[in-house]
Order: sequence, then C-alpha cells, then structure tokens
Amino acid sequence: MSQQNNAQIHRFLKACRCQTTDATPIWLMRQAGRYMPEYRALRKDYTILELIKTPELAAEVTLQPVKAFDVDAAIIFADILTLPEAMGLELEFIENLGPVFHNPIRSEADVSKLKPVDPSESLRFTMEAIENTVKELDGRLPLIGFSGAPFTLASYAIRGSSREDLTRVKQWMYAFPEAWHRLMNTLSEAVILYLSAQAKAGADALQLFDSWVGILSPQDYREYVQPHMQLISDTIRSETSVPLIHFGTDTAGLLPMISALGFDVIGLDWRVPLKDAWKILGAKTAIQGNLDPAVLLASHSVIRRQAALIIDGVRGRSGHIFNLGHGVIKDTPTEHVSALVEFVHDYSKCNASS
Ligand code: 1CP
Repeated sequence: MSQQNNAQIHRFLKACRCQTTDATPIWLMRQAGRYMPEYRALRKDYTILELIKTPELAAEVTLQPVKAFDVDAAIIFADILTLPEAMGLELEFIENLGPVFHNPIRSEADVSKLKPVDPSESLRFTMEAIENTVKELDGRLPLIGFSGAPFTLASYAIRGSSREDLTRVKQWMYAFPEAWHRLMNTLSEAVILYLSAQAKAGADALQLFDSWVGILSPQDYREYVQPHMQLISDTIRSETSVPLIHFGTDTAGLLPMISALGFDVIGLDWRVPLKDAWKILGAKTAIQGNLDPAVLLASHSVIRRQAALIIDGVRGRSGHIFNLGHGVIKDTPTEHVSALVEFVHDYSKCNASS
C-alpha cells in the first residue's frame, strides 16, 4: 500500500470525515514542546527559530511526541508567526517574554509594506520539513499542517508583543476599518498560499489556529472576520481534498458563524460541552477537543475521570477527535500525557458504540 493510502485509512482521518473508527483518535495541540525532555535537550543547542528553519531538526521535533506517545497524528513543528515574518515583520522569540515583532503594524501605510509570499521560497524550510516528516512517517500516521488564521495573525502583527492587551487589536480594527480589511485580505491571501503549499508538500490535514478570535462579539466576527475566513475555506476546498480543521478558544457564541464556514472539523476549548456544540454544528461536522490542559497537571484518577466524561458525553457519535482545549502546558508531566493517550484509546474501545 502506498504511503498515502496507509495514511488515508488512519482513524484520525476517518474521524475528520465523521466515519466510524475502532477507537477515538487523539493528538494534542503543542504535543511537541518544552514539557518534553527530548525537546528541552535540543533547545539547549538551538533557538526555536533555528529548530523551525532547519528541516531535519523540525522533522525530528515533530516526531518526538510520535515516538514517545501512541498519538494518532503528527503536527509539523513550525509556528504561526513565521508567515507574517515572511511578509516582512521582524520576528524574535525572547526568552521568558515570548514572540515579538520589532516593526508591528501601526498605520495603514504599514499594511501596504507587507510583502506577498511565495511559500516555496520564503517558507521553504517548512515545506522541506513536511516532506522529510512524511518520508519518516512512511504512512504510519497522518501529518497535520497548519497556519494561523488572519485574525489571530493580525492580533500579533498589531500588538507587536503578546504582552500587549488584545483590546488594542479591537481598538485598531474599529479605528481603521478599511485598513483592517486590507490587512485581513493580505493575510488571507498569504494563508491560502501557505496552506496549499503544505498540502502539496504532503500534509494530510490542515488546521487553522484562530486562537484569540473568541474575544470578538458575534456581530464583530460577522463583519470583520467571517468574509475572510469564508474565502480561505472556499479557496482551500477548491484546491485540495484534505480535511480542514478550525480551532479557536472561547468560541461558543460564534459557533453558528464558524459552522457556516464549511470546515470538516471544529476544535473547541473546555468552556463548551461537546454535545451542545454539536447541536449547533450538525452531525456532518467532526469535533476536536476538549479537555482542559490544566487537567494534565492533576492526578491520574482526575485525568481518567475527566477524559471519560468527555468520551461519555459524545458516545454513539462518529467524528470525535480527542484533544486538549488548548496547547499542552509547559509543566505537564510526560507520564500524564502517556496515561491520557492510553486511557482514551482503551476506554473508547471498551465503550465503542460507533
Ligand atoms: O521553545 C519554545 O520557546 C517553546 C514555545 C513554542 C513552541 C513549542 C513556541 C513559541 N512555538 C512553538 C511551536 C508551535 N507553535 C507549534 C508546534 C506544533 C505542535 O503543536 O506541537 C504550533 C502548532 C504553534 C502554533 C502557535 N504559535 C499558536 C497557535 C496555537 C495556540 O497555542 O494558540 C500561537 C498563538 C503561537 C504563537 C506563539 N509561539 C510561541 C509562543 C510562546 C506563542 C504564544 C505567545 C502568546 O502567549 O500569545
């Protein structure tokens, strides 16, 4: 069987299509990262940008959680902020502060300065990392590619630093609505090219991280974000058949609009019961989530109890991909991650009704 065929039949991809699976698939957002000793060891020698921009190292980091845990998908090691960097924003990851853009978007003129992106050139490192990883995975597991969604990218581009309050983003959006839409258009075009290139390089699914869009009211989402997301969804759909995953936090009030975008999978955080969300999303949409990452800091029995509640809550439905409601927290013990992955597989097999 070809690599592609092997990956196609994997339970993660089946669940993305709402097909029945032998067990609930699980992967974790930020499954590669500082909570893993293997990652910390590499970070002694390399900065995060060096890891991302060296395809062999990015592939190695991508595979670290795949080797350590029985997860059902790999996610390429990259960051949402390398795309705006390729567009001309100067990116630095500062220890204990996080990402910073040294020339953030302050004015309408700054939007015009953003450069168009050719991912096969300026983001070639991620395409090569995807190709290397697909080769290494050899069809055993599907690989997820990703991008930040335009709102979340704009939220970093405008603030410059994640220490700045997200309210500044709304302030800018209300003050300069035309410039806002131009910025969102420019980012959307880049996101489309970036995601298409990742699918061409071999990504089996694509996730859009709109991590901070939940700060918007439903009417502001409709006016300032939805048309741009619709364009991305429609264009990617017309170019590739890989499943599309939407992720955002605090999105309960936005779900009717997010649902209309036509993604295959909607990722949810812990603030909304999956059953309630599914009523809005409809049976044809798969759901990803939604254990609070803080639960992985608790005891094994708490982890098992909370994971069981999630699985019981959606029992009898196809199309559930177990994940955290946001990324793995840095202090998470790795044995808690193994225990969760094992429990989700075992418990969902025992309770299989799908
Ligand atoms: O070595 C380090 O400095 C560790 C921290 C780290 C890691 C592991 C950063 C800095 N980026 C990454 C990799 C990364 N980023 C992945 C890897 C793949 C995997 O999941 O294993 C992914 C998917 C991302 C995506 C990303 N970067 C998001 C969206 C997801 C989310 O968490 O909401 C965001 C918002 C970023 C920006 C970013 N990069 C890094 C940090 C600390 C942040 C967040 C800054 C903030 O607090 O706003």
